[in-house]
Amino acid sequence: MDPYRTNKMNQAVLEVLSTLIQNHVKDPRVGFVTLNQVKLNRDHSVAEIFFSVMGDEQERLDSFKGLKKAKGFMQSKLVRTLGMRAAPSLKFVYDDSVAKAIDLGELIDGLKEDGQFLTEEQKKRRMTLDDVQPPNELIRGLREGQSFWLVPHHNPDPDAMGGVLALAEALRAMGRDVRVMGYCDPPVGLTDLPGFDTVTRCDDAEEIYEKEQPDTLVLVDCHRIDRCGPLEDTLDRFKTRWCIDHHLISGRKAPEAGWVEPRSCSSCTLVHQVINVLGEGDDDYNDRPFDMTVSMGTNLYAGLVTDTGGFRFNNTVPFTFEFARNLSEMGVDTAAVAAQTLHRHRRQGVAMLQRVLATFDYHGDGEILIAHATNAMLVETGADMADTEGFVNLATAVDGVRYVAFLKELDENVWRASLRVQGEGDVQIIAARHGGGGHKAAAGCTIEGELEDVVVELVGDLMAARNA
Ligand SMILES: [Mn+2]
Repeated sequence: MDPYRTNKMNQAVLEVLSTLIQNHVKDPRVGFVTLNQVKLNRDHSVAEIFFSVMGDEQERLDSFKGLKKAKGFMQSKLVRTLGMRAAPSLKFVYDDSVAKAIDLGELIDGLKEDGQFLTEEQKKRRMTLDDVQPPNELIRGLREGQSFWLVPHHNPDPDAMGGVLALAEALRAMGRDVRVMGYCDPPVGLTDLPGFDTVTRCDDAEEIYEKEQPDTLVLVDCHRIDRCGPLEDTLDRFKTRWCIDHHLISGRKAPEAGWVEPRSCSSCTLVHQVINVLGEGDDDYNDRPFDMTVSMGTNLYAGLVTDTGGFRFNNTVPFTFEFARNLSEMGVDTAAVAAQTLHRHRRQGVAMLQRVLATFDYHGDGEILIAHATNAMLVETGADMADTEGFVNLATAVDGVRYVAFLKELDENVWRASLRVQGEGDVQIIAARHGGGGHKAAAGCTIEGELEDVVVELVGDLMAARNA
């Protein structure tokens, strides 16, 4: 990037933040703070803010904590005021060149206490549900919308579907027009979610859009409309689009505006936080306060319990249980939701499972397991692909297996690969190389070719990952 532009940008960010801190950051902990310098990195994704504070150590530390707390607010203001494409992540650095009389030892102790020297993983384990807060711009966008389409990703899982259903109920409680746009052939376990009977199937999406002219789209559990399969073209017509998602951003296309928080174990955790803020009401929009209902909680728990594999996956951290506890406390029947979403198969699905188990194929001393499901098997058993949901988890449960690839035939010579790794490792990189995405431990991509060739290719990828 042109260095002249970066200099100007540094100065602009400094000015905006200085004004915000002086006039708009209400946190009483923030004292007499002076911003000395701003340094944006090359792609403007990180801004180091050098600041000093008039006062003693305690006031410095308090100010530092207050500034950290106000980060989200300042980021969204920066985006709006300076028209930045994405908010830079703000790193506050105490600048002792101005206040020389600083006791570094104490400051470092304070930072330690504040978690500054922890790894990302350690920080995540210290997070509370309160630390997960939606960006103001998303909340504003949701309040401004009048007629919504809420859309889960294609082949929705309970996290996507539970999230849209809970959010739909909340927005309706705020008096908004809401349509949940779904897909044909819902997988087992979604049909029992409260409000599922109100979901529209996508066949007539184009005509419905034409007739209703909805103003706002919200994607849940994905951050781009190209994850919405047959709906993509219709959704492309929305001018105002938001997303609420916890997947890592991958690929070249930018995510929709909104909230992508990969530290969260489920999108439903994020939707819960959004609903809580919406529920506070806002006089500017004539939005009265409302409470989270048990049916909202039930939908959210469905997402939480499935995306954590019943609290077994490594995305499960303390605030996962805090969220679960809240839902249990408010009266969600957690056992019933778990039974519906985690442990249910149709008979055709079990017949399909027999066929898939017969394809289990081990490589790399039994650490790599590849399995597949074909359309011919579906015809033989009367099952559909949705019945194979969760089979991949069975493969990861086999003793000694670390890497799993489960291939589903989408079309002739087109395969959907679900990739998993147990413990250390990163399958998201492999999926991204094939144009897919996901998380470190669980990712997916679509690969074209004869089954044998696709298997050879993936075994090669997974062997390389295992030996890395
Ligand atoms: Mn999810």
